Amino acid sequence: MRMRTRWTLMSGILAVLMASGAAAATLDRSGSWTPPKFQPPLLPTNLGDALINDGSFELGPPPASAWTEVANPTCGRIGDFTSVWYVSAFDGTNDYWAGGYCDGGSGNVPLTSSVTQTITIPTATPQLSFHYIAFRPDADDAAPDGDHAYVAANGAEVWTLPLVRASDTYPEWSEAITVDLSAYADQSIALTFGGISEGGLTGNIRFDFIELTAGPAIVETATWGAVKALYR
Ligand SMILES: [Ca+2]
Ligand SMILES: [Ca+2]
Repeated sequence: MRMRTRWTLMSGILAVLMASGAAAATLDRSGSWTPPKFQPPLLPTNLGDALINDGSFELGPPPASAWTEVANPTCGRIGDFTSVWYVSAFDGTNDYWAGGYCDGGSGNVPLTSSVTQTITIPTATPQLSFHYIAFRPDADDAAPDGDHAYVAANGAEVWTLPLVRASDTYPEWSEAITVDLSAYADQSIALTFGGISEGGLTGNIRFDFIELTAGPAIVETATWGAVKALYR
């Protein structure tokens, strides 16, 4: 009986949280997209050693986050978006979602946002590595209008991805993407992940598991068992 009471209370809290979250953020402008199925959580990666500070966004939204976040309209996008996307974080519980739409009280508006933190690029591990999942349920713009995701060093874009349907990886997270930051070795830089939305329609992208490594990701062609053996 006690168990049932507790579960009912938790269900109620969960329903309130999901209802408030669903009203604030959607993947499509009409807010009508529903997933064909729930994606099971990925195997925990927990390779860990090379993660940058809060590189898996597990500290949650600011002010706890190591990242500063700016968004227009104001709409926080560091958190757990499993209930909206039906796809879990790449690692842990939280990630950062750029693009998409935010209802600031007058209907869904395409979101432009970014997260930034200052990090030092070690000479020995200057390769930035991360994973993303991209999804655009809305139609592409008749003429491309510049919707894109990016990674920037000191404000200069070092990686970009058009937020168009051809870029979709949904329902899968990407392999590790590697960006060479050796030009910034031994320097402190402002590292930014973001998404820019133009016009009335846009796409979505989530970033997670940001590392600095010695070279191109060694896990891409390895089996899970081999990876575990490597890091044991
Ligand atoms: Ca994470
Ligand atoms: Ca657009």
